[in-house]
Amino acid sequence: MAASFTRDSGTQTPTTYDRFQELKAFDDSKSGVKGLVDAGITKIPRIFCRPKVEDHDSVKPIPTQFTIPVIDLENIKTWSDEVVEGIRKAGGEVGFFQVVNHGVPQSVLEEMLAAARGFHELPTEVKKSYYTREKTKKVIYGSNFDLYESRFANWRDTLFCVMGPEPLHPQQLPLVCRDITMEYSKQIHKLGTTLFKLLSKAIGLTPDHLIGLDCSKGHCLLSHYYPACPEPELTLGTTKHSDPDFLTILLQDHIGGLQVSHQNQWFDVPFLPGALVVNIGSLLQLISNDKLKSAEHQVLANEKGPRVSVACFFTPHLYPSTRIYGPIKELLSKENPPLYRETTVEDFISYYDSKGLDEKSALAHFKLQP
Ligand SMILES: O=C(O)CCC(=O)C(=O)O
Repeated sequence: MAASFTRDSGTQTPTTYDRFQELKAFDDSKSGVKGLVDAGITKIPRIFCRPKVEDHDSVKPIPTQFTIPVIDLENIKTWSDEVVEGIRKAGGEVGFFQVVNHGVPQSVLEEMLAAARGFHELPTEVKKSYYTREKTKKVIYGSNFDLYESRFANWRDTLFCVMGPEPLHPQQLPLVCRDITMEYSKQIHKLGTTLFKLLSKAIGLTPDHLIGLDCSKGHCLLSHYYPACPEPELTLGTTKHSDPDFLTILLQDHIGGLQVSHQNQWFDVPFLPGALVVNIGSLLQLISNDKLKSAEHQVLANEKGPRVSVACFFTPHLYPSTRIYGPIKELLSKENPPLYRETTVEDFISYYDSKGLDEKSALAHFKLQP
């Protein structure tokens, strides 16, 4: 039996119920959150009810001038000081920015979003063949990778595809999104390589330094589907977290709901037609010794929907590597001692996965004592 939270998350009268059985029933249905909505529910099951909102969440953002930086990559070939400085500030002070004129054609962005939606709107019987919690699979359809670890389930389903470093055989992808996923993956990997070069330069390293550390070696695509939610105030689309990778490039549709934490307040990451959202992952914060910051972010549930987004995580996930990652030596000095202990990507990800999204930042676990 587990303590739970009542539907009125404001009053928080604990009740007990067999949470595990309810999680398992949801998991065994293999039909995700979309399956609940298709079944016509008008109240969200209690496994999705979030605990009392934390202070940080309940603080209403005060009006401020802050907006998420937008970086124009039009003149990328000239490596203008303006672009490099823009990336340094955005990556080092906010951890989140949008890029425009990034070189990925608009038609590719639109087709990718449509195909992601197309997959999630396939009949459940078709999607079920991809449903698994077997983490070593390269193509996984599921709902809440941390279903059994988290304090409450999120209003979100995901198709997860490991695209590199070993090329995914297209036949492994569902037909409805096969060709465009291969094309999008290629284009987004190219953009990621450029961003790693700019980020290297922005923190005072040679342009190829981060690539030399295999930061762009592997990437995964996560196609998220957030169905319209009948009681959005009681749950979240994605719990607050920072990403367990080097870098994330996100394609989002127009529905909205993504928020980033900056100076202890939540700010909307607005939909900007044609733009891609970029955020620094925790592993890049670790190796840059805090010169780059991975900001916490979350996605609100919404009564409008579905919302669709496609995140590309740059991480050599699943790739058998023994490479040790720690703060980059060139960035260290007497005044800038290492802030983190060394780790492998595998150890970092296993720690991250073991705690679920809604606990302390994974970075805290790797922080050296002052
Ligand atoms: O759907 C979004 O906008 C964000 C998704 C996200 O935070 C993630 O994949 O880690």
